[in-house]
Amino acid sequence: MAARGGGGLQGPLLGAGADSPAAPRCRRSSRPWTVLAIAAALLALAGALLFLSSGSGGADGDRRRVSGAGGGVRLSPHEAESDVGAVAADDARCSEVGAAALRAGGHAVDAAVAAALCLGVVHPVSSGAGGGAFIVVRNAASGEAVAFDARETAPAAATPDMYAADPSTKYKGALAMGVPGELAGLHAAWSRYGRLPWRDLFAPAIRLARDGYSIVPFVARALKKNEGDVLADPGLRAVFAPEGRVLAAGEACRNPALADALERVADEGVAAFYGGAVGESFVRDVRAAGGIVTVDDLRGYKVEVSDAMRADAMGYTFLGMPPPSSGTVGVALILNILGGYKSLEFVKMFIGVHRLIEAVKHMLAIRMDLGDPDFVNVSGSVSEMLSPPFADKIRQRIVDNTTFPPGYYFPKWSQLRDHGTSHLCVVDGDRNAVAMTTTVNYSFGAHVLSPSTGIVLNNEMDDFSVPAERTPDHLPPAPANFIAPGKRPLSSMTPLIILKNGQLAGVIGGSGGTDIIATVTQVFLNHFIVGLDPLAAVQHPRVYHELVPNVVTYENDTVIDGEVIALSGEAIEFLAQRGHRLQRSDTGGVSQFIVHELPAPAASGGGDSVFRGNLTAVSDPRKDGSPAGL
Ligand SMILES: *[C@@H]1O[C@H](CO)[C@@H](O)[C@H](O)[C@H]1NC(C)=O
Ligand SMILES: *[C@@H]1O[C@H](CO)[C@@H](O)[C@H](O)[C@H]1NC(C)=O
Ligand SMILES: *[C@@H]1O[C@H](CO)[C@@H](O)[C@H](O)[C@H]1NC(C)=O
Ligand SMILES: *[C@@H]1O[C@H](CO)[C@@H](O)[C@H](O)[C@H]1NC(C)=O
Ligand SMILES: CC(=O)N[C@H]1CO[C@H](CO)[C@@H](O)[C@@H]1O
Repeated sequence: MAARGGGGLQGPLLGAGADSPAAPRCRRSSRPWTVLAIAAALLALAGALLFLSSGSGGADGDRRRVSGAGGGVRLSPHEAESDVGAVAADDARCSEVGAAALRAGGHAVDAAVAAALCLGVVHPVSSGAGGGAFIVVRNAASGEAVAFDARETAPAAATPDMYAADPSTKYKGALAMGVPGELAGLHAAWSRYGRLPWRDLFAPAIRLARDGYSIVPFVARALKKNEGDVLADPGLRAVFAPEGRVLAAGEACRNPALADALERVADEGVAAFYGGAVGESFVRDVRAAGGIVTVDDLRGYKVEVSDAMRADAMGYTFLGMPPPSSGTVGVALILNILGGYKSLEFVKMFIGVHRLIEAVKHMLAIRMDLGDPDFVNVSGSVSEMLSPPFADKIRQRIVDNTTFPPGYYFPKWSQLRDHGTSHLCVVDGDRNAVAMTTTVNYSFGAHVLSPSTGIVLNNEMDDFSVPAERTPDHLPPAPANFIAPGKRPLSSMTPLIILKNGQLAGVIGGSGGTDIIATVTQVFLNHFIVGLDPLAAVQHPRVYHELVPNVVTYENDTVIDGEVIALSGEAIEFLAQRGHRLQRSDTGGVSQFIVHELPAPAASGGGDSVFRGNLTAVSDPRKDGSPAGL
C-alpha cells in the first residue's frame, strides 16, 4: 500500500505499518514524536522533499477509524475526526468550547463565536476583545458565502505622520491601538447565522476568566519573552504577574475585570462596548495610557460585510476575504503560477520548493499595491492577481536553476511585516463552515492591558505604512496603505473555505504575519495536491520568504510536545545550489485545518444536495493546539 501521509510517515519506510490492522492510527499519539523526524529524514533521502511522496490521494476514503460516531475520534493530540462536526482552534479548551456549542445545536458561527471568546481569555497573547478579525462564513444549503471584515480601523484623530516623533509608538503603547472590531464582528456574524442565545456563547469564556484557567506552555513562553513589558504595565502585571514574576506554564491565571466586561456584553449586547459602559471604561484606560481612541470611535465602528471573494486555482474554489486582506489573492496567485506547469508532479520534489519560493517572492512584490478598498482603488491589482494569464507571465520569469535578488521581482513598495494572531476552523452538522482569523497583531498587542476591563489593547496601527518609515528593504513605504481616519490596514490574514465541484472540501487559515500566505499555500498543496493526510500536511516542515532580505527561512525546531519539525539537509543543499541564502527559523506560521472527505469524482453525482462526509480537524503542533470533534 502506498505511503499515506502521517500514517505513511512511519509506514513503508520504517517497516511497521500504520496501515497494518494491528496498528490502529489512534496509537500514534503514544509514539515518540522523534520518529516523525527520523522518518522525514529517510524520506528526504529517498528524494521527496517539500512534500513527502504519497501514492494515493489524501481524501480517497481508505482511512480507518477507531470507532464510530459519538465523541469524535482522537488520533493524535493534534487531530480529531468526526462525521458530525468539528472545531480546530489553537487551544484545546477553546476547540472544546466550540464543539460544545455545536452539540447544543449551534450553527458553525455559534461555535466560532464561543471559541473566539474563549481564545481571548486563555490566549490573550494572540487575540481578544481588544483586537480584530476576519470571518468567512459559508452556508451549505444556499451556498451563500459572506466575508465579515472586523479589522481594527484608524481612529478619527489619526494622521499619516502621527508616529514621526517616536516610531516606537507605532507598535508599543496605547497610541498603537486601532479601534477594536472583534466583538462587533462576532456579533455581526452571529446576528446573521447564530441559533444559540448570544449570552450562552459567552458563558464558558466568562467562567474561565472568573474562576481561573491554566497557563499553557505557549503563553508562558510569550510571557517570559515579554517579561519586562508585562511587569512595566500595571494592567498586564496584575493579571499575568500577580506575585511580581510572570506566571509559568501550569499556573492558574484569573482575569476578573475581563469576566465582568464580557458579562456586560453578554447581557446588554455589543453596544455595551461600542459606546456603553464597558467602552467608556476601556477608553478611559486607553487615554490614560496615551491613546487617542474615543468613545465616538467605538460608537462609529462598522463591520464591513460583503460577499466572500471567490478565486479559482488548481481545480478548487477558494472563498476568502477581499482586500484589505492580501491573503485570498495572494494564495490564488501563487497557486495559479504553480498550476500552469505541465504536470503537478514537481510539487512532490525538490524543484517544487524552489518554484514555490519564487512564486511567493513574485506575489509579495505585487501585493503591496493593495490597501483598504474604501480608500484606494485596488480593483485593477485584484483582477490582475486573480487572472491566469497574469500568472502565466510570472511563471515565465521563474528559472529552475537560480533565484534572483529582490529587484528582479519589481517590488515597488516596502513589505508589510505583520504578526500575532490565531486562526480557527469550524464545520457543523449541516456542513456550514467558518474560517476565522483573529488578532491583536503582536504578542500581547500594544503591551497594555486596560485595568478596568481586563482587555489587552491591539497594536494594529503597526500594519499601516507611514511616509517617514525607515524600511529594512530601503524601498518606499506603500502609499495605498498609509494611515487615514477610519481606514483599515493591509493584512496577510488568510481565512479560506475551499470547495471542490461546489461541495465543501476544507477550511484553512493560519497565524504568523507575513508567513501566513506561504503557510496556507503549503498546507493546501501538501494535502490536496500531494495527498498527505491532513495532520501530515500541517506537520510538514515549511519554507518562508519575505522578499527582503533575500533569504529563505526554513523550519528546524522542536515544538512544545517534543516533535521535531525540520527541513531536510538535502532540501537545504538543493536550494543553496540555486543561489538561495538559507536561514534556520524556529518561528514559522501556524495553521489550523479541517478536511471534509468528498467521494471520488466518479462516485459523486449527488446533484445540488449537500454532501456530508467525514471531517478531519487538525490544530498545528507548532502552537500545541488541539481540535475537537463531536
Ligand atoms: C478603478 O480602477 C479601474 C482600473 O484599474 C477602473 O477601471 C475603475 O473605473 C476604477 N474605479 C473607480 C471607482 O475609480
Ligand atoms: C542556468 O541555466 C542556463 C541555461 O539553461 C545557464 O545559461 C545559466 O548559466 C544557469 N545558471 C546557473 C546559476 O547555473
Ligand atoms: C536541525 O537542528 C539540529 C539541532 O540544532 C541540528 O542538529 C540539525 O543538523 C539541524 N538539521 C538541519 C537539517 O539543519
Ligand atoms: C466515514 O468513515 C466511516 C468509517 O471509516 C465510513 O464507514 C463512512 O462510510 C464514512 N462516511 C462517509 C460519508 O464517507
Ligand atoms: C508591535 C509589533 O511588533 N507589532 C508587530 C505587528 O506586526 C509587525 C509586523 O511584523 C511587526 O513588525 C510588529 O512587530
